[in-house]
Amino acid sequence: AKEPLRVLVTGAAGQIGYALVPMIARGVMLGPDQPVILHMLDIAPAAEALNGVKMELVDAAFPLLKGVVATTDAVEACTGVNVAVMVGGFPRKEGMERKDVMSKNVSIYKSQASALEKHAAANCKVLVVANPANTNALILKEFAPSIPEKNITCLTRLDHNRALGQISERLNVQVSDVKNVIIWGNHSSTQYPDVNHATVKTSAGEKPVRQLVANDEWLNGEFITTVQQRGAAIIKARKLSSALSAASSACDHIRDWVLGTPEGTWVSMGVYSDGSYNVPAGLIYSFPVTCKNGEWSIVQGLPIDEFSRKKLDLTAQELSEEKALAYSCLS
Ligand code: NAX
Repeated sequence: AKEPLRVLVTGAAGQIGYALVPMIARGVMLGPDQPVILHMLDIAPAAEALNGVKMELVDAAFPLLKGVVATTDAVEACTGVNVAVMVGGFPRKEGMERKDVMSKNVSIYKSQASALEKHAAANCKVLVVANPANTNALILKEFAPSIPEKNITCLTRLDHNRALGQISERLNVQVSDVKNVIIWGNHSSTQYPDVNHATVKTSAGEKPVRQLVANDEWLNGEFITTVQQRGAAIIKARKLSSALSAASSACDHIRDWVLGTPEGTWVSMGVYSDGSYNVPAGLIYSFPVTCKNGEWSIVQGLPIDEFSRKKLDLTAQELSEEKALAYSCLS
């Protein structure tokens, strides 16, 4: 039998946390034969609710769940963790300045970075979900210098999955037959959902999405804005932000990272830019990646047309501005 892995979920008393922890305990994230110990962190005002989630985890009698730590102490939460899913953060409230929200998140991610760096297991893999996800991940990286930069990522898999979903609905095909869309850049409305390399499995082999949709106006217009604005559409409909889809995508992100992407398939992950595709180095930027042996690598050599180039640059520009804003909060 495998040794249990310890999985940290911060913000575990929140909406996404409530959807995510049962998925992890059922083996959706790390596989159906991988026992887990859940570490759940939240802040003091949420301590009672967090304990309620712990009670429900006990009540659900998950066979793979070998233990639950529910705490408001970041050190206790981070100790020995192999995977850290950072969902906790400070939400933007009506009337708040961008800088004030950034400043709150910078201070949260700075202190949690230190707790992880000092207390997590060696080679701990980190996924930041909380917004601004890319920049929170960058702050975490800066303040956890001994964690390899390859181990710090942010979630754009939800956007990736949304793009797959839109293509599947448009073409009336199974979502599992659509692959290799790309989300470039920031997890924000400047992200660029790109279908130029995406394909659909048909009875006559793999066909380009562009050929099958045969409507560039839709692909270059409404498709992109629908994916970019999907989060807002969910809030309008549910009066709450995306939770089950975010939790499910976080599981997809970690599963593919740890267990590998299928041959011929890539996924989108926010990772530390090495300058690939002329994206400035030193940003956490979403790229197409393949994963093998627990490591991601950026898919190289995809041709980028002029339309795409502008969109890659625009979202990079926004991330550079966010980075500058985050740094200004440190001084
Ligand atoms: P909730 O407000 O329901 O939950 C957040 C939880 O974090 C709360 O329980 C809160 O007490 C806790 N928290 C706050 N500060 C903390 C700290 N310092 N340490 C530990 N816990 C802390 O939000 P929810 O809907 O669950 O969303 C969580 C985050 O995910 C938000 O930042 C949200 O913007 C972000 N999202 C990111 C997505 C992505 O694709 N990257 C998509 C979904 C989601 O919008």
